[in-house]
Formats: sequence, structure tokens, C-alpha cells
Amino acid sequence: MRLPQAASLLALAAQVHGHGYIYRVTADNTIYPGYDIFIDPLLRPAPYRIAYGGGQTGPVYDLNSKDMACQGVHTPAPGLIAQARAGSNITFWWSRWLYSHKGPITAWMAPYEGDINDVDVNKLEFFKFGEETHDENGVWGTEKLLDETEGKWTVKIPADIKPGLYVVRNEIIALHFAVRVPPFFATFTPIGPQFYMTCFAFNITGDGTATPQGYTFPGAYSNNDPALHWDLEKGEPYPSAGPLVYVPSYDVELEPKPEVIISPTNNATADQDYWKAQADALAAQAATTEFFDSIGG
Ligand SMILES: [Cu+2]
Repeated sequence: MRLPQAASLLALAAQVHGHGYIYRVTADNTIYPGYDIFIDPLLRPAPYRIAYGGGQTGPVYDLNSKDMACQGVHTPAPGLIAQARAGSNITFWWSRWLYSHKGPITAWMAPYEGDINDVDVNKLEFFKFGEETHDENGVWGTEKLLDETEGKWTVKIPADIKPGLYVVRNEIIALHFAVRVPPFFATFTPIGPQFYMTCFAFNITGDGTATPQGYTFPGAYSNNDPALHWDLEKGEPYPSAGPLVYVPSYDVELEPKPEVIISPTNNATADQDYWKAQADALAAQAATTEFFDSIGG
């Protein structure tokens, strides 16, 4: 496996609008590669990861689009499946998010059977199992990604769900242009909510039996939903967009598992190169993002 020079990587990074992406996922204390959009497309072979591929960080604007499930480009399917116990935590590691792009962070999951490569993501029936909007001071979870959690967002897998294979979907709905777009951005950005999502493969163990009602994408959201055409400037308490969060009927006390780091390359030396390149790419993406923050969008 060969890594490109850090310099060309930085040049590539600088060309891209600085939208965040999920470069790592911790599931039940095992740390898996997510999808690093700056590194993964350049690697042969592709890294071992639980994320659907793609290399796209821009938003989906049309909630009736097939892209609402797992992004417009969501191949290849994950080569790894995360192992996690029902009732354990998943932490999504987002690269730097934009302050302006405020809105709910949500987590969804859909059961599937068979080979992940045969899954049609638009047929999956997702239920929502996590959602963070804003706190009582009006501070959004998307802002806390920047100021409090170093990009990490954690959600608990419902303790009572039926064990098996699931596609997990993490999404941010950015509402900054939901009702108006400033002139500078108006030429290339429509008015409306912006959906940013990535999907991941999971195998969930446990002894639950719950099979919450799911919804397909597209289909889970309605264009008539006022929560998707929300005026952030009014500062009113935000309701929730789409279906409500599933509340498990019971919780479990789990013995924490020891931390394990999954190698992205299966080679200790190459892993060091991978993580160095990843750190450089994250720094470059953060710089781009800060620039867009500075001009308000
Ligand atoms: Cu944007």
C-alpha cells in the first residue's frame, strides 16, 4: 500500500468546501475507520472500514431523493461490520463542522439480512434512535461538536432491540439556509434544509425482541414538516423533524469492553502513515472550514 505525498493531499483538501465527514467510529469501545474522504479514495487496496464509501461531503437538498438514505455515492459497501452490544454506545468522530450549519444531529438504524453488498439502501426501514437538537440555552449539538466534544457525537444503541445485522445512519440536518440564503451563496445554494449523512454496517448482539417501526429514505421526512423549514434566527425551541426517537422499554448495565483499535491497513507501519496523513487532512479541512465560517456559510 502506498500513501500519496502529504503535500498533494493538502492541495486536494484545500480545493474542497470544508464540510465535515465521519472519519472514525467507536462502537462498544472498538475504534473503526469511518470514511476519510481525503485519504480513502487514494488508497489501494481500500482501507478496512465499517462506513459505506463515496467520498462525498456535500449536502442532499431534496428530501425526496434516493440520496437521502446513505448519500449520493455510497459504494463500495463496508468491508467490515462493527460488533456492538445492544445498550452500548456508538461515537461518531466528525471532522470539523461549520458553526453556521446548525441543526439536529440524528441517528437511525435499519435491520437487514444477508450480504451487505446486496443491500438496497432505499429499501431499508430505519427507525430513529438518537437525536440532539439544542440545549435550554439555545446551543445546538452541532456547535458542541466544535466547542466541547472535539467532533465526537455519542448515542446509545437501544438495549431492547432484536439482535442482528443493521445499517446505522448518522445525519446532521443543517438549517442555516432553511428559509433564506444570503446573496453570496444564492447562486449555487437553494433555500431549504441540507442533509448530511453516512451509513455504517453493524452486527448487534443481545437478547432483546423489539422491532421498532421503520421508515425508508426517501419517505421518513415530509416537505410539509415545519421543523425542516425552521427559522434559526427566531431562536424558538426546536421541535423535532420526522419520526420521533424510539425509546427502549428497558436499559442494561454493561461491563465496559477494553478499547480495541482496528487497523485501517492491516500493517503497523502503513497504519502510522495513514494516521499521519489523516491528521494532516483533518487540519487542512479545518482550515477550509474556518474560512467558510469567516464568510458566514
Ligand atoms: Cu455548507
